[in-house]
Amino acid sequence: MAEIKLARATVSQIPKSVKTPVYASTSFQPGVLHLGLGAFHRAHQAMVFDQLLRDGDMRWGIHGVGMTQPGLVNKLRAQDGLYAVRIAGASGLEWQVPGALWQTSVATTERQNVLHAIAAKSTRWITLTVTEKGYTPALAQLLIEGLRLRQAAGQAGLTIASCDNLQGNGHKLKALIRATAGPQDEELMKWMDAHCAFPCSMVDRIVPAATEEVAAAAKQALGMQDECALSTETFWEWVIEDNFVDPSDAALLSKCGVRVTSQVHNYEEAKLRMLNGSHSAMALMGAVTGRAYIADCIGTDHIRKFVDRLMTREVAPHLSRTDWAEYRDALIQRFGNPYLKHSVHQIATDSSQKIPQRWPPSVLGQIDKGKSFEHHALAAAVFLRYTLGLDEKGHAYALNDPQAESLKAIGAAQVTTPEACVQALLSRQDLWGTVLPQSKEWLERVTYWHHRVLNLGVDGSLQFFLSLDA
Ligand code: CS2
Repeated sequence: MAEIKLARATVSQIPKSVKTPVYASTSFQPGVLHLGLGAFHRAHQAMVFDQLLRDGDMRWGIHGVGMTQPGLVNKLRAQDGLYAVRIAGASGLEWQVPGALWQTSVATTERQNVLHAIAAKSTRWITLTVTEKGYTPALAQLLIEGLRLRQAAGQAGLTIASCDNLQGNGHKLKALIRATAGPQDEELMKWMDAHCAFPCSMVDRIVPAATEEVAAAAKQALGMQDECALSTETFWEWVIEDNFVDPSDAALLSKCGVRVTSQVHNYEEAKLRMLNGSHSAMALMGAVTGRAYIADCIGTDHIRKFVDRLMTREVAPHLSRTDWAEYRDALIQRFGNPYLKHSVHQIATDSSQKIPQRWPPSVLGQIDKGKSFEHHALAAAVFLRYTLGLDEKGHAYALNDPQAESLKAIGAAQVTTPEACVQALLSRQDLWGTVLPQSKEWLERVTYWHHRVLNLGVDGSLQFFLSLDA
């Protein structure tokens, strides 16, 4: 017998224990254009929009855009935009098939579809998760062209929400568009200022890349094949600035559990430095020691203690969020979720683009207060060790990073001329900003820890470090 495949026509055969879409999407046009159709959006915002659709508001269907790769888009098309999400937390496991993804495009090969969607009357929002390295003039050009069509068609403005892990992401996106626009776009920029809103937002949910294990589990749970299944945690958070073209969206989103506030900055800063900062440190440690997943790292006593102390001693003192102790404890729990096979190499990907938001603000904060920044110095030393592309068990791995070549060039000689390599890494303003490269203390402490890492290994260095004030 042929395998049943997940699609709108087969969804009624899924066991009742799985939450499935109860609304028909066919007679409506999407109201949201999402750029960056990866795992994260599908297990986070698409589920918020699914809830709004379940509540009967049909303006939240999504046109999802893969920026370059057609692979996932093709698979999703074959399943009518449906996919299952396994949601796992302390209270157990459940499966859900969200139904908000109504249309898909690939930006590189179907640019006209994307432009027309930006200009379409039904479109009210654009959301973006294009990753840190996606904020290029090419992205801005796409938006400018689409907005030009929209303005010419006499449509209303749009709420354009950047949801990437960047501080002040809404401001950054708007500034990028302004910087890319030419003199001929002056009128368009005035229209954009008057009619479009760029709220900053912080999004949070751990969503590892899809794996075979999740696909097999989805088949069991759904009784049919799903090539796009994902796994995530129960926890999710979306904090967004109260700055919408349609002010009534604030109440709708709040009803679904989104936090609408004027204080996004506090949440962004805590999340980037606590969650993402710890993630990067653990990912690099895991990659160098040969631990595959974040859960393996946090399950190792000395790594867990290190991460706890990094947050408590070096990150928390500079946060505006006052409930950081609960936040820290919840993060340590979340990192240990056994269902999240969150690959350290996935998180180590694009480290050159991630570290600038995640580590330097805390180091600078500590320097300003005359306090120690040893945890971050050790993490930076592990980052240098990571650029060797060889773990401590002798297995080679690839550096997946737009700066891979320059990082490998810096790291290659670290065993023979370690001090020069530390100096070369720490002088990079693209990684550390303009102030940190001038700090002699920072250079001295990273050099010290790099020496330890080469001699004792990462585990040995961590154990030694913790033994200093046990
Ligand atoms: C991770 C994030 O890959 C990474 O760099 O730190 O994707 C992280 O899982 C999310 O930001 C959690 O909300």
